[in-house]
Amino acid sequence: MSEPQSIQPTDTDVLIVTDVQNDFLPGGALAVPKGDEVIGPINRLAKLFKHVVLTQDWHPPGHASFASSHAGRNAFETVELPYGTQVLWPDHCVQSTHGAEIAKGIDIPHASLVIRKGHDRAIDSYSAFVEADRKTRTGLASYLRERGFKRVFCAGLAMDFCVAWTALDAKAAGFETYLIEDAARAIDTGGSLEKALADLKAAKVHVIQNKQIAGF
Ligand code: VGL
Ligand code: ZN
Repeated sequence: MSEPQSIQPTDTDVLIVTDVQNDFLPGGALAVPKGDEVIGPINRLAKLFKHVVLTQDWHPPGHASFASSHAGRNAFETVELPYGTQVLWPDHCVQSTHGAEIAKGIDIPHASLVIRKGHDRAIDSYSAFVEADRKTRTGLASYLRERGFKRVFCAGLAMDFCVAWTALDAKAAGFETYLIEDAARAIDTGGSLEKALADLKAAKVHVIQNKQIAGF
């Protein structure tokens, strides 16, 4: 196999670090297997990017994505909501709780923006760009365009939900988009990881590894 091309981060690149929050780490309410393993690589990557945006899953109590909001339903089942099929989750990332805090190990003081998502009780939002109704926009695309960014690099949790959806919407918004696979970890429920990888490939999102970033 040929050596992967080295990608040099520039001033028009932005790294989006998705949902590295206590509830997605081992021991958390919606623990992503090995989710803690992204912290080291993400801190190293962030030092190579002048521009970093963080996202934070941020649900009100009783959120529509919580299994506990649907009588007789269990986590990891699906339910039909007005906007489509919704995976049900354990209660997680409830606003202003410890579980919703960005993991203490994340060391990115130069991050310029934290996008909170999933704050509408009735609508989930895996993507940092567009909520699950596929209509309500967070404003992130406009922010990135106004700042003149051209390429978006995605990392964090969970690879098959919030990272993948964010990457797909970054690409759809017109940014050249990269998902750094070994700076992400998946939940992998109901074929979600396989589907995410197929969707990313079809959308021409570049799936790359940490070592392909120059200086990593
Ligand atoms: C996420 C499920 C529910 C994620 C957020 O960050 O990938 N997954 N809420
Ligand atoms: Zn959530």
